Amino acid sequence: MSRTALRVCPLCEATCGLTLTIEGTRVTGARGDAEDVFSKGFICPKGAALGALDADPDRLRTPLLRENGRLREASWAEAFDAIAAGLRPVVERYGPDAVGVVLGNPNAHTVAGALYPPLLLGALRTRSLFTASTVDQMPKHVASGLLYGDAHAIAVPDLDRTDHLLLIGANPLESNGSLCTAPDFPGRLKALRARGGRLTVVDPRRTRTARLADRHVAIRPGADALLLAATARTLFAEDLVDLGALAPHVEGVAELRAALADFTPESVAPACDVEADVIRALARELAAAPTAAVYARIGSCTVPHGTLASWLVDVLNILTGNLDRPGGALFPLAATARAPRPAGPGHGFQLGRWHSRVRRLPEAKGELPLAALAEEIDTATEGGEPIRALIVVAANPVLSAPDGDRLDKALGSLDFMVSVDPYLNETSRHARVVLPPPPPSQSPHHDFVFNAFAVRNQVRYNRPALPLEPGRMAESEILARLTLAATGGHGADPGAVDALAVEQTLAKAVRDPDSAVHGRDPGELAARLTGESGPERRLDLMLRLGPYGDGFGARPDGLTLAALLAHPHGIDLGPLRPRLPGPLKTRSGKVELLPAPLAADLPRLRAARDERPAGLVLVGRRHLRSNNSWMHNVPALTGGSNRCTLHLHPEDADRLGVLDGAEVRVKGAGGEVVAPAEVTDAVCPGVVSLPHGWGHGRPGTRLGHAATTPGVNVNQLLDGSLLDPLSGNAVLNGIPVELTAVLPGESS
Ligand SMILES: Nc1nc2c(c(=O)[nH]1)N[C@H]1C(S)=C(S)[C@@H](COP(=O)(O)OP(=O)(O)OC[C@H]3O[C@@H](n4cnc5c(=O)[nH]c(N)nc54)[C@H](O)[C@@H]3O)O[C@H]1N2
Ligand SMILES: Nc1nc2c(c(=O)[nH]1)N[C@H]1C(S)=C(S)[C@@H](COP(=O)(O)OP(=O)(O)OC[C@H]3O[C@@H](n4cnc5c(=O)[nH]c(N)nc54)[C@H](O)[C@@H]3O)O[C@H]1N2
Ligand code: SF4
Ligand SMILES: [Mo]
Repeated sequence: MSRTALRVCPLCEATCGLTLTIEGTRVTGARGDAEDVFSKGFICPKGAALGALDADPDRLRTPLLRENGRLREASWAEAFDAIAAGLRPVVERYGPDAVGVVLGNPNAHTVAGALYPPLLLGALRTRSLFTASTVDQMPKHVASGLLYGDAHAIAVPDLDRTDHLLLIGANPLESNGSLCTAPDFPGRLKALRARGGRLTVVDPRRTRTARLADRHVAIRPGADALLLAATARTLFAEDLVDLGALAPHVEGVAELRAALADFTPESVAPACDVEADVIRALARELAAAPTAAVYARIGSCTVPHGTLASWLVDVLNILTGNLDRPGGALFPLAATARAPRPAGPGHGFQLGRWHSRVRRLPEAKGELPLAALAEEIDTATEGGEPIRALIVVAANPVLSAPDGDRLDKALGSLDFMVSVDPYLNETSRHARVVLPPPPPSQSPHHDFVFNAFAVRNQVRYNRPALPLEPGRMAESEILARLTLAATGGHGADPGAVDALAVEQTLAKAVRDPDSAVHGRDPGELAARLTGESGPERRLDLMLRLGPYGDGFGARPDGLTLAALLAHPHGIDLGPLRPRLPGPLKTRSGKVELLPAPLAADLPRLRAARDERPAGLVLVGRRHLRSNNSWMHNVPALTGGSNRCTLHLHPEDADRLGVLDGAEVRVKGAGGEVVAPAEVTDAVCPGVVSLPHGWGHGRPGTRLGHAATTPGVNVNQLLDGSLLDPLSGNAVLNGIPVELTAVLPGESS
């Protein structure tokens, strides 16, 4: 007998609603849920393979504990005993900063990952926090922090209503979108064109997204900030600046005009490989469109001027009056966000409140650069202890961060390491204790993170499709127990962690004169929460205090967990609406168009006009049937065109004597790798491309299928020294490399 269950897909940011087929205790099929309020039936091959991913025989079923150098299966009690015994002495002897915390990408895709790491960090009080954000979107956070006073205030393009989309360094036909949650992004782009809108794509590769565009600008990698500065400068020079309704909320327009005055299209054109007239056309088209949105992702963030580029994206939206208006770029309002407050000046955003120990790199948003993790472990300095113990949750930095070999060695030298991970992979193989979370089918789902970046306000919640199998522990309980073990509360009731979180939130809310529950009794409110588990009660709390919530009776029609459970396909909360000045938390209470740290970084950008390195540069790429480093163990998702090959242009191939399919040696500052060449004119001459997340098959891992086609680790080409200075984000794109053909018979 089979049945179905609804489940939002946790595999990428598109958050598609799926209908799972369940036979016994297994997911045997997945199709798009046609009634889902947001995704309306869309699905991609990864979602369709959710059953296979869920049932991967290599998924760990019990905790692993290292004894005499070998990992053995252990009980949960043994595992948490070992964690408390391993971590507490490090904290007590060397202080909390000697315990590092690494949070990886899937935390943004799980209920547990959203709710517990903040509690762990709050209780542990370590400044040694590293996350995937600094190999990803940290430049966007910093730009938003400086512009709006809130690093989480990220405007997303109004895909469904815009007349003109300038899409930069993103390839949503493969990635399905990022910092722009939009199930069926491809369909939404096609709809834009069908309604007479215009799509421009800026990418050094002729991607599937670029092929859909009206105009493809094949920019030189790393040059987006220059291109965008010259586009903004053109708006000023041609008198095309029109802030519209934004004008009263923005300061610094004249200063910005002066600061960008010398970024003429002619002066940046050679560094961008884009003609000055094309840059002028980009500006004119943006200004002329009834509504327009500029949107940029990975290709504009993981570069030397990532924060400047991210800032300039918003600058263009502001100068053309497109920020915060329908059809432009708007701030979503998620159901679990804080209810809007009266506008007014805030505390602003600060960078560099502390620094890393070795390179003295500034923190951003409370994080240190992931590219500095290895040195923070393996390098002694005077005045400060190295990291001696590490808590890794849902991260595989040996493959996803620069110089994996160095990090690999550093992890091996730690006094203690715990990984919360379903796989024994390149990173978790170093752990003393591995705590495996259950597969998606046995976990609840709510998009705490991605609803804040969604192109439509909506809310969905799924209970686990299957009960926990015997011996499993919910990831929320794993993280609650881990928090207790790491912070001196080992053995306490994990439910106390949720109760404390509820208590703290309610205590704050009842004191807040702008809250719907101001002045009420927190104990009475806590007693009214519904839900089968701690995380469900916390979700209920956030929904009820949130912008659409019932305010515990203040708005009887408002959202609650119960209301959400009654709508299994989700609740639509409408299109994005203008919200300014509400989201602003700058000290001035305005959008600060030219923040001092960005102005101070402009000379570096100016100099970049004349620094065009000779030789080849490397960029990454994503494939629809892959996701970062952890989906290469599912046969249905590997093979075919999803392979770890080096794309290079026929002209470069000819010049270097590289044949299609032959092995080629790629050398970078951090090392070298050998990969098969794929000769294609989809990359510009001078640009080569290798995907990330490959390089499996290290000893001690348990990824049977991935090890058969391991690929190579592109991040080994990096030595971790190249960063965007303001955000600490690693430079992963536009890196100089040397290529040589591997001769037949030569060993690789
Ligand atoms: N060269 C290059 N490098 C890149 C990028 C690039 O474009 N180019 N992209 C960067 C980006 S954008 C990102 S986000 C990072 C991603 O890098 P990471 O944050 O390291 O993420 P993943 O590689 O996806 O690894 C995720 C880990 O989480 C585990 N996992 C999967 N599901 C769960 C779960 O439900 N619970 C728990 N606890 N663990 C789970 C997986 O087994 C895996 O070990 O990589 C970055 N690295
Ligand atoms: N299938 C799949 N989907 C994914 C992921 C995955 O690994 N696979 N990862 C998820 C994650 S963690 C993230 S963060 C998102 C990322 O989502 P996207 O940002 O859409 O990711 P990419 O597909 O890497 O697209 C980046 C594009 O930037 C281009 N590029 C490189 N350098 C430059 C440059 O200097 N300038 C410009 N203008 N372009 C440049 C590359 O050629 C590439 O086409 O995708 C998410 N979705
Ligand atoms: S697009 Fe993303 S969310 Fe949708 S089915 Fe594919 S992997 Fe899942
Ligand atoms: Mo990412």
